[in-house]
Parts: sequence; structure tokens; C-alpha cells
Amino acid sequence: MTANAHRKTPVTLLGLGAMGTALARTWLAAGHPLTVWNRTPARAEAIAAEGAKAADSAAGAVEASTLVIVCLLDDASVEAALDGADLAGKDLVNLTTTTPVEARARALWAEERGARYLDGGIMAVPPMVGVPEAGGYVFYSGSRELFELHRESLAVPVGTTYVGEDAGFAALHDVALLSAMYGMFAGVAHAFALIRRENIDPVAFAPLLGEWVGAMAGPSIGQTARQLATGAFDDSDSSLAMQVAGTPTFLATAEDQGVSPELIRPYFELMRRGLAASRAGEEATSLVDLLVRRD
Ligand code: FVH
Repeated sequence: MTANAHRKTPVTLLGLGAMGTALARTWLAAGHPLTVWNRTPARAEAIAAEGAKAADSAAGAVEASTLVIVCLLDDASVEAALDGADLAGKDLVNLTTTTPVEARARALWAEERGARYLDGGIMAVPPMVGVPEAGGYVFYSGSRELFELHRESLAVPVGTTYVGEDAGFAALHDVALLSAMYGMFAGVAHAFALIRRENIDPVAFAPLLGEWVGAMAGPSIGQTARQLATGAFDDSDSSLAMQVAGTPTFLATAEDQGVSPELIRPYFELMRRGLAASRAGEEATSLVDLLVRRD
């Protein structure tokens, strides 16, 4: 161990899947004393060969450091791994992807066991970890005190963005951004399907698609946010009525190209409902609000 390692916060990491392994390597490279545990020991042995200490059990790994970071498959695996570990006095940071409800329950669960808790939502894929210019970061929520205390150590693998004391907010931000990503993936899949059986090179088509989606995303996101914040709905440039009038063209094109409209039809239906509501005088009703259940 180098002299530098003594000055860095010791870290325990539970979970050495693709993401956990990438995280582990950055803390090792930054000189943090690192204790690891993984359900399948071979993965921990591989990281031990790079300088970490491999614990025989999750409880043993938890014992080794105050700062305990968990990056497992899901909330059930967190429950299974930490079952029987003594969390009293520990600072538990859970980077496992969960629902906001699970994150809030896990925060209470940790506090009942004497630990401080911070939840995290990772906005990066493993190749972005340890590569600052890749722009990856983690949303954190829960104890602000804990976030500030460990901010430097947490910032070693990727950037950090704190989003509030509510332990569920990191997961909510994470899921919201990823849900938007899947909506974008759906549109991209539909677009490629439309050209699939034509003599159009998908590789030549790709930059056209990418640039168009990028050009539309920013203004659309900004406009929706302003509408929600102010209640003022200005669609004069591309009115909802004009867009709804265009939907038969998109559906007919899908039909003609032999493509299922299953990905785009639900959004067209939402636009139609939005237009009907605004014609009924419900001007403050946005497409976003139509999605929010009132019960
Ligand atoms: N990889 C990615 O692209 C995404 C990026 C955004 C964030 N996610 C989330 O990060 C969590 C971990 O993901 P991962 O990529 O490391 O996932 P895997 O490679 O599948 O590794 C899973 C680890 O969880 C362990 N595990 C699974 N079940 C249990 C259990 N019942 N008890 C204890 N450990 C368990 C598994 O152990 P093993 O299979 O090696 O024995 C791995 O360590 C995740 O929430 C993503 O959504 C990643």
C-alpha cells in the first residue's frame, strides 16, 4: 500500500458485475483502500489481483470500511447481500437501480439498522466510468450531510449530481431519463423499420436520423418544461392540430412499408386526446398532464 492510500477514504464495494468492476478499478487507481465482495467469488478474486482486499462474506466486507457502496442487480439482491451484516455506524451508498418506492423503503431500512443512507442512480455505462470526458454521472439523493462528507470519494468514478433529501429522487430522476431514452429508442426502431426493405443504406441513413433527433430533442424538452412551469401553451410554430392532421400519413406509410405502428400509435392517440381536450376549452391540459393519473 502506498503512503497516498492512507490519506484516501477506505471504500467497501459489494457487487462486481460489469458496473461494479468498472467502479472498483477507479477507486483502486485513485489510491482508495478497497475491500470487495461478490456473490460469485471469482469476480472478487480478479479485482483482488489488482490490489483490492477480497472479503469472504458481505458482512465481512461491510465491517472493513465505514463507507459501504452497493452496486448489485436489483433491490432483492441488496436485501439478500446485506442480510446479517452489521450496518450500525455505516455510511451506506446504494447505486443499485431500483424504483423510488424501493429506494425510500431501503433508506428507512438502513436507518433502522443505524446506518446513514444515500441512494444513487447511475447515468453511465461501464465504458464511461473513469473517463471524465464521457460525461457520465450519478444522481444522488438522501442525506445531504452524507453526500457532502463523501462527495470527493463518490466523484472518483464519474461525476455527481445531488437531487434532494428524498431518498427516492435519485431513482426517480434515473428512471425518468432512462424512460425518455427508451421512447427515443422506440422512434429510432420505427424509423429504421420504415426503410428496412428499401434500397437505403442504414449506415448512410443513421447520421440523418441522429442529427434530426438531436435537433428536435432540445427545443421540444425546453418547450414542454416552459409549458408545465407557466401553464402557457404556445404551439403556434407546429400546432397540435396540424400534427394530429398528419398522423394518418404516418400510419399509412407504416402500413405501406409493412411496418407495425405499435410503437408510434400510442403517442398519436395521446396527441388526439390532447387536441380534443383543448378544443373542449381545457387549454391548460398538456400531453404530460393527460398521462398523469388523477386517482
Ligand atoms: N451495466 C450497465 O450498463 C448499467 C448502467 C446503469 C446502471 N446499471 C445498474 O447497475 C447495477 C449493477 O449493474 P451491472 O452492470 O453491474 O449488472 P451485472 O453485470 O448483471 O451484475 C449484477 C451483480 O449483482 C450480483 N447479484 C445478482 N443477484 C444477486 C443476489 N441475489 N445476491 C447477491 N448478489 C447478486 C451479481 O453477482 P454474481 O452474479 O456475479 O454472483 C453481480 O455482482 C444494476 O442495478 C443495473 O441496473 C448498470
